[in-house]
Amino acid sequence: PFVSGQLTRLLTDIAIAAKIVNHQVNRAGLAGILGGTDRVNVQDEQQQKLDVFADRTFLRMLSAGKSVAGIGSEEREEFVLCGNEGRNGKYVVLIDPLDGSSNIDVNVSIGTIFSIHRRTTPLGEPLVDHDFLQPGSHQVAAGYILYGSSTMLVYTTGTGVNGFTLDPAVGEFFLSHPSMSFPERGATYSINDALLARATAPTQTFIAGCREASEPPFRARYIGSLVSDFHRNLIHGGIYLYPSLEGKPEGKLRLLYECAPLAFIAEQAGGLAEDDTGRILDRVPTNLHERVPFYVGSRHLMHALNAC
Ligand code: P6P
Repeated sequence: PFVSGQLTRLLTDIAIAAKIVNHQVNRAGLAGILGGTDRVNVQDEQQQKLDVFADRTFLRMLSAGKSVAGIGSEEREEFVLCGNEGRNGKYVVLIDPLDGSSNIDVNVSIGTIFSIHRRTTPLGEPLVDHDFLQPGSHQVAAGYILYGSSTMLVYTTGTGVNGFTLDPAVGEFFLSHPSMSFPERGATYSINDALLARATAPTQTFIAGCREASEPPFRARYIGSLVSDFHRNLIHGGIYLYPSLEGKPEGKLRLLYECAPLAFIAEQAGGLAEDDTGRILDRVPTNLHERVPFYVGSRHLMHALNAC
């Protein structure tokens, strides 16, 4: 009864922005858009030209619509309030406009991750921080775009996960992967092996167990692009770990626009997503760029990790 069409409009705008970014990603080597800028983002990482392009494209597209009151982006230190101090628009969006950007110059797949929440302040009032700092369990929708061998949009609104593949000839996303879910079994683990010695004991024990397993033997697959590793594990079964590290207990990945949206998708697809204390979706954020340890994937593998 309260449907206004704003969420549909918002998801359509995300799909349009994805097509624009996809076009640039596919021709990055030709468009003089490879490489880094002379700027460093809030993560203290050199901004790649495509990072900046993707951030600007999604923000322009989302702020032009009437559905979004504010946006939190990996590329920007502060929240961005859309028109009139965020008084209008039912939704706020948290986004990693181009994740895995270290792979851009070497032509490895990269992705966009987005999370959509309903504002908590009443329409007509300016947005405040807690409109953005909501637990992942409050998400209205979450998804990712994978700029890979094909370009896919995968998202959930809380009733399962569906995958859409872009047909460049038509310029439209078509439903190619209905009702996506983790397979019952899976034998792939994804972790940066160079970090393992600094990881906590349970992670080290779990990975040692994977390496010794024979029925079935495990595969190690790590692309270094979260969306790609997550998507492969969703299709074939598997687990991705970016653990807490000695000297870096919070790990690397960001709660609001990487872990929480992927956790929503993972749970909707029959998997699990946790940090060192429990369910990612229960975690209440304290700031826009908060980092958390992240373990996500097939239920049986997450249970095996928790048993370590
Ligand atoms: P590392 C990319 O920078 C990213 O945020 C994720 O996409 C990826 O899984 C991870 O970091 C890679 O981090 O430390 O293994 O290079």
